[in-house]
Amino acid sequence: MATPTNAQTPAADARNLSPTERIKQRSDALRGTLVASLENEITGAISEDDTALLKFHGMYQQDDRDRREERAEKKLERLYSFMIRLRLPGGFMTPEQWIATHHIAGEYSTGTIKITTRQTLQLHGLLKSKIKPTIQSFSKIHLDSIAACGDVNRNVVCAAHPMQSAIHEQVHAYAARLSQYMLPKTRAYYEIWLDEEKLTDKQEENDPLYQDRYLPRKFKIALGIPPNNDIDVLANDLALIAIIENDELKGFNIAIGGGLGATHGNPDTYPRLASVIGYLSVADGDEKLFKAAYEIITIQRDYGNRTDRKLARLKYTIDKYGLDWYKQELEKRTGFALEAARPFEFTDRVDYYGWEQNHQGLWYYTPFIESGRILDDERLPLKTALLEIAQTGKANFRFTCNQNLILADIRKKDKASIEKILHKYGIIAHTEAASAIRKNSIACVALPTCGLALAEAQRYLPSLIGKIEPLLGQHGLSEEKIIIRMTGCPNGCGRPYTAEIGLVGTAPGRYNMHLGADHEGTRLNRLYKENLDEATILSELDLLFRLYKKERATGETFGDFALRQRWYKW
Ligand code: SRM
Ligand code: SF4
Repeated sequence: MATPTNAQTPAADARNLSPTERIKQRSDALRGTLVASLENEITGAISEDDTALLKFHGMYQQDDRDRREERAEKKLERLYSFMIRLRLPGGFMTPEQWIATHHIAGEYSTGTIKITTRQTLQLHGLLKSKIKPTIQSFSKIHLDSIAACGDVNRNVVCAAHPMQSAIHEQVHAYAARLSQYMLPKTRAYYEIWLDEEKLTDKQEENDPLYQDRYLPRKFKIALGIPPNNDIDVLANDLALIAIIENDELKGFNIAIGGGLGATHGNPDTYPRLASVIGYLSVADGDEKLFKAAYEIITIQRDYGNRTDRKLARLKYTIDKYGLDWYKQELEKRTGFALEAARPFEFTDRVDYYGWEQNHQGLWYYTPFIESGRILDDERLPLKTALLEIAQTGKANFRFTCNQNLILADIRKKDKASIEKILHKYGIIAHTEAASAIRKNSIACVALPTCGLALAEAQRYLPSLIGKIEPLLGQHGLSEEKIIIRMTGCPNGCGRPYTAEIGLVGTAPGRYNMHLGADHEGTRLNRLYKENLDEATILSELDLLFRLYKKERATGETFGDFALRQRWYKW
């Protein structure tokens, strides 16, 4: 384990900074040449440097990968478009905001609204000329995409279901405040997209947290409320785990260094769950909590790897210098020590499908939304149904990290009218008909928009599950809530490494199979077999399900059984 010395401080690293570091530093507080890029009508793209800066404004330049070949044959440039991701701390929207989002999606994007694994929304397929009108429309309903991507603190996620605890709202408020607290100070977003006046005094955007170099890499914060770990809290750089005693929020355990991204063939990269380093009470105020969160980020800012972006997440900084060193440095910067971590237990990681009631008697309906895709298709007019529900003004919209939606805060007297709409469009029948494994599945976006995808995910997992369901049926396992997740590459956007069955794309039609994570999201799975095609995935699962049915202990989950059987490669 390395101990940081002067030779390893950021100044020394400056000699071999990664290209992105230079782009950030030269960017004039994230403005770059974005205005000129937008005005350039010769291309549907923006300049290369600007693509890196655009992320800090919550957008990615992409192209339709299904059409690359055809366009190349016609000697046309790629069909460039943009994805926008909203900043939605805790995943909350009013019905009015949903109605507006519905129309913005229809007018400017592909029309499909995607719920992400970090409980926010993405729209895909925006042409360059539509970015500004989109952002301006969102701004009118008090939504923005600032820092939804980029080397800053991202969307802060929070346990989704208010029936989970009487103090849900209290914990939820922390997500909004932390998100606000960690926002970059630059006014670039307002100038470029919202046509606000240019700052005359640049001192106003002095940013003590991010300075002019921002973080070495993305940073993610999550607030979990035991016993349900629906947000996979330990997959985050900073995990705050609520400690509740006698229905009162006492404080938070603090865990650091979670992150799931890896690169095939690069053993220096790996998924890691966050390590608990202590506890902070909020009984006498939350200044210490905010200070600790802030300084955890400044340490990463100062010591994170700025040479190799593949090794730049907090998890690598921690593993390089050691957890004890990180704790000591934190203590030095905050001026106080963390208390010993308090006991907590996660027992599940689910969305509560169907109707649930909270402690105040309000009702919640969670429909099953496969891979978080909200659209109307021949089987289910989901988008129309949600619009009609929003138009009643009787339900709020809360998004979950399992890519679902909770129609929330419905008063008793309004429940029947919402239920009528759900029935009318077949949403209840669709939710009830979905199998246990399907309801516990996640697939990342992957093709055709994700530039990093090596294989399909959200377009393929639904049909693969259709072939896994009969296997489970044959072995009498249909009711088992096995968590299955698929990603198109090893970056881990669908958190496949915390799934009981994780399928990670390696090439078109090929996946690595990982087995053995637990139900609670406190144990990573391990690689079982590599580069499997569909036929082999199915034959392997057939064999594994047979053994599981025959030899499992009472109540043993598939993940626990896989681990006990040592179904993994060392
Ligand atoms: Fe992700 C990059 C989609 C959650 C780890 N992720 C991407 C990009 C932007 C591809 C790119 O860089 O060009 C994907 C855009 C696809 C598209 O067309 O929309 C993308 N990530 C997603 C989403 C939409 C997946 C989904 O289907 O829901 C999720 C959006 C979350 C959000 O609202 O902010 C999403 N990404 C995650 C998660 C899960 C989580 O945070 O709980 C992870 C693993 C946890 C982690 O961060 O370690 C994740 N995404 C990555 C990585 C690997 C980072 C690393 O440390 O190596 C990349 C690649 C990168 O950053 O270079 C990536
Ligand atoms: Fe794209 Fe890979 Fe993330 Fe899937 S896991 S969205 S393929 S980067």
